[in-house]
Amino acid sequence: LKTSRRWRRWGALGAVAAAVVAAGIVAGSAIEGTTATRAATKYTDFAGGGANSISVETFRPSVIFVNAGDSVEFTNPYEEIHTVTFLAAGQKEPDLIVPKGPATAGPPTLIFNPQVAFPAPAQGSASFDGTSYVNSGILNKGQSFVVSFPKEGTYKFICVIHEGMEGTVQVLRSGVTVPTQAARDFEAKTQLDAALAKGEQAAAAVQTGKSTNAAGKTTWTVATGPSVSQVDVMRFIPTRLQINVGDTVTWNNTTLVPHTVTFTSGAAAPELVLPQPSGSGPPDLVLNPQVLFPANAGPNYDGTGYVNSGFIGAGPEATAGTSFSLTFTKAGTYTYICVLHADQGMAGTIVVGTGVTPPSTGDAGIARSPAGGRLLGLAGFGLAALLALGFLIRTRSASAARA
Ligand SMILES: [Cu+2]
Repeated sequence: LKTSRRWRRWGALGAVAAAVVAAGIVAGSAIEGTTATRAATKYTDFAGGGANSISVETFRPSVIFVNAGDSVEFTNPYEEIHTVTFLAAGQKEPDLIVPKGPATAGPPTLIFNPQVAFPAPAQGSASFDGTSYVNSGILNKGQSFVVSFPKEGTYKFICVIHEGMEGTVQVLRSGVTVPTQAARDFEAKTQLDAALAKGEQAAAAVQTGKSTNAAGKTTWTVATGPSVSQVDVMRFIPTRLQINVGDTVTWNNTTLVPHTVTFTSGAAAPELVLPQPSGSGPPDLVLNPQVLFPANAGPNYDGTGYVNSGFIGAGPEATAGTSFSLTFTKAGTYTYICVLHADQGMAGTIVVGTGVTPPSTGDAGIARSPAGGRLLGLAGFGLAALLALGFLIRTRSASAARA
């Protein structure tokens, strides 16, 4: 999750979406007048998506054409959380994470902003005409939110959690042909496949390494991510690393997506959010300080206790900088997680032994991610999808030109 955001130029996928739908609209205009007024339609759109520890932070499609009176059901199909948020005229985007109560000397209690976390309107069905704030609240996997659009117009919407995740609903007058749900679904799947391939490609290009440290031991690096445009790889790379007793591991996160490096030493993983009663309203969604801030954060780890990096990353909510290091003092096999993304499979293993010889060149001594074998297949599939999309655009443009 990310808290800061700014309007960005449309990404490549958004441009593709606009091109595909615009072609459809031109074709549709040609038969305007032949379509009788019809009942309101509910279309489906996807908020995010992902697979194989890669999260895609886009609305699919991101440009949505409907007729006045229609509605859109936004569905979240993946573990990453999202919001679907339409701001009121002139409204500033709300912060995702806010301090609770007055400032105190210690670290603040941070909560998910209730204005973002819970639906608006609080009750009844949501309808947006550009005037009042409409918000899905946090959408978990499988949850959805329906908004109807009674008035013609162009309405921007955002995910407050992911910078750059935004879309537009174009509400056209009744009778103008808009894309079918099947065309939307095809576009959504094509975008997802292309984004997943992009994520795999970025993951495969990550370089990690090692160096001799001041103690004469080896410091090994593990990368989190990577993130590329709206695609976030939720992995530790390498996923499994063999080191010697006395060696140090440094985890680096230079992306805007916060991650944690958390060893529980066999105990249950901590909850990220601790709901606390708050008067008669919804509970306060308190960010667990044991996750948000460093805890027993080194320099040594002997395989016992709770060790947490805090949020590491280059974004504004990082509480612990962009890197975290631990020196392993005891032989053993230790698993760790990112508490934020463990549900997406973000976990790693450090095998601490003896006799691991750091190679003098390359990364041959670094264990490969078990996901490596799947890379080629996925990349191939993504390429096929891209080719199919190119074909679709050419076909649509040709038919639009004919029309
Ligand atoms: Cu993470």
